[in-house]
Amino acid sequence: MKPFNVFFDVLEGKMNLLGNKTVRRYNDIKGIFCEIDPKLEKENPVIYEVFEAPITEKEGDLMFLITVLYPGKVKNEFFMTKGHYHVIENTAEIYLGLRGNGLVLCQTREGDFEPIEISPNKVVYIPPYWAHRTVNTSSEPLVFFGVYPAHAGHDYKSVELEGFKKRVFFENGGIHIK
Ligand code: PAN
Ligand code: ZN
Repeated sequence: MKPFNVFFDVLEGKMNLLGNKTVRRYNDIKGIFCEIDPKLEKENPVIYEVFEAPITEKEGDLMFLITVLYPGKVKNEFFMTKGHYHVIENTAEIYLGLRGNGLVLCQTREGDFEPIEISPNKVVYIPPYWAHRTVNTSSEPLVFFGVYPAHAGHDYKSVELEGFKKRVFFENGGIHIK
């Protein structure tokens, strides 16, 4: 592989050079929210998109990406990503907020839980062994850059089975983590 650069359109949340693109719609992920919303089932909106750089999953490489997590709620629970551990658990990740505000919910298998704020110019460090899920608590797209060891892999199954300790709701005009 040769050195290269890419351009991010932060407002649009797009990269001009693309490897994998993942689009998650409501019906693909509705089971992660605590309630079902029949209106969203019918409309099936895009909840988030991930644009990855064209990099293979080889040890030694770094994968980087942009996630665009749209604003919205399922009843009163904010839109969020599925969340995962890395398959190679001893791999960290860095997120850099570019647009919008939200929380990165971080959790270990031992039960530690930390909600970390993400917003423009804020870097979130996710250490090895911490599962991570992002929640958009703002009214605009939450756009962030991410970078992690390319061979890390994604374990969604554990999160499906265990869930996250806490969820994020809009209640009485405020953001509640509970
Ligand atoms: C991110 C996430 C991305 C989407 O690239 O994969 O934000 O979240 P889910 O993968 O949980 O659906 C990352 O953490 N990669 O390792
Ligand atoms: Zn990750």
